[in-house]
Amino acid sequence: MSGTRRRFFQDAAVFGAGLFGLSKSLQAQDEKSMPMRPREAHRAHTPAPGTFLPMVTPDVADLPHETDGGVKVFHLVGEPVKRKISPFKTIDAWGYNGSCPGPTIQVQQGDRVRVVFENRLPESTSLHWHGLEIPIEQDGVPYISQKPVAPGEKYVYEFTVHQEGTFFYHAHSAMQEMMGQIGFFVAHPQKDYRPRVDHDYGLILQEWAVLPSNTIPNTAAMEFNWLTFNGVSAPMTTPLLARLGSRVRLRILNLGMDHHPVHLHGHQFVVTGTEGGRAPESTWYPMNTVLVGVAQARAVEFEAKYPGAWMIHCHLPHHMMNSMMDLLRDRQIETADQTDVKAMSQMESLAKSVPFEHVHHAPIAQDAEKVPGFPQDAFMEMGMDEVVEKPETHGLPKNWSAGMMGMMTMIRVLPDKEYDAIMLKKKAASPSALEEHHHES
Ligand SMILES: [Cu+2]
Repeated sequence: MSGTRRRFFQDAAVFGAGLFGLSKSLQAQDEKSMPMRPREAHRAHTPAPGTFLPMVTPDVADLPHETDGGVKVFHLVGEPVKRKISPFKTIDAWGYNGSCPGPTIQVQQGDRVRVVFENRLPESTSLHWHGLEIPIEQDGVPYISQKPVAPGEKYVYEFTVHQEGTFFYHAHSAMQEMMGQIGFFVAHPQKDYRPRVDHDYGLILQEWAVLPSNTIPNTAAMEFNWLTFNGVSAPMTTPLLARLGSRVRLRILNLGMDHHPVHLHGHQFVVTGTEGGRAPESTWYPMNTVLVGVAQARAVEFEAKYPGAWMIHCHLPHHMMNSMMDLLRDRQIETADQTDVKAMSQMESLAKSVPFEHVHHAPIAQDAEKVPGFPQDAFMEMGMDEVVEKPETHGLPKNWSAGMMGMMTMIRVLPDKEYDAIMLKKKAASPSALEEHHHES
């Protein structure tokens, strides 16, 4: 084994451990807060009072709570967060409780909720509860409904949730929003929606302008080079899993600068909810692309009828890439000049910095450089299966990661045997999950 190769494996092992740590803690969240497993949910038509099938936010943990005389009490800390959005890019974002986007809050319609908020940012902020019908003092708009929460200060929000649906919390300050200060606030209905779903997943859409060799997002920019689902760019996004024949809900939330048409491969879905709650069944019609505008949430549902790894992605072409500005520079300025040898050496130097091993691109024509416009997608794809490996990627075809960039993830619709095998792998990776769970106070 060569020195480079050995170093690769050592580094990969360290990196892998980090990844498994993350998926372990997420798994622990699933286990802890899941009163019903998907299969049981299928059969049990009346959930026990106070229980619900929780939404899973891949790559983002749930915020735990304690109860105080019937009030669900959450602790939320606004703070700077280092977020690894890709194996070769970590950014200085702002978020909550060490996470960007912030941890997911899940409650049930009718709950009394208290959120003890602490500001560890270097500037004043507040928390707005987007879409919730609550008293004006709880609305979280600086100066209008409350005094700004100064750095180091705490502020207590408390309200009763009489609605059901997909809501969110965010700083009510435009630049702070663009630094990543947003999280899910899901209010599950008192009686399950019909038809019931077996899987419920949430995705937060964000875009970032981060110059090469820089870590701080430019919140004034109007052009974005990093696009994320739940704070990670593909192929680092954790695939969603669904049992073949199950019903899936996907909640998609957007609070950025762009609108995102989110497309699902191989299946039709119906929009069953918005940021305002459940939509009546009479409004449902088949589609496979839903435009999620700024400040909107869309819940879609579908039957996972066809086995396979089906893409879910924003369909804006520039949102299907990573670090667009870096890569486009070559295409705009050096088009005629780009050669296979040069492109390979660029890809190799990036790969070494991660580090990951195999660098390849899809075949190109022998005289490709002679064709005006070349290259377009050639050299954009970099397989990095090993560095993003986790139980959820088990069994995907070799080089699957080369086709995944930007705002992309996939839903793996799996027959029982394969689904159960991955669940076992997730379980095997979870024993020490509780200690590893990131800060909650
Ligand atoms: Cu988009």
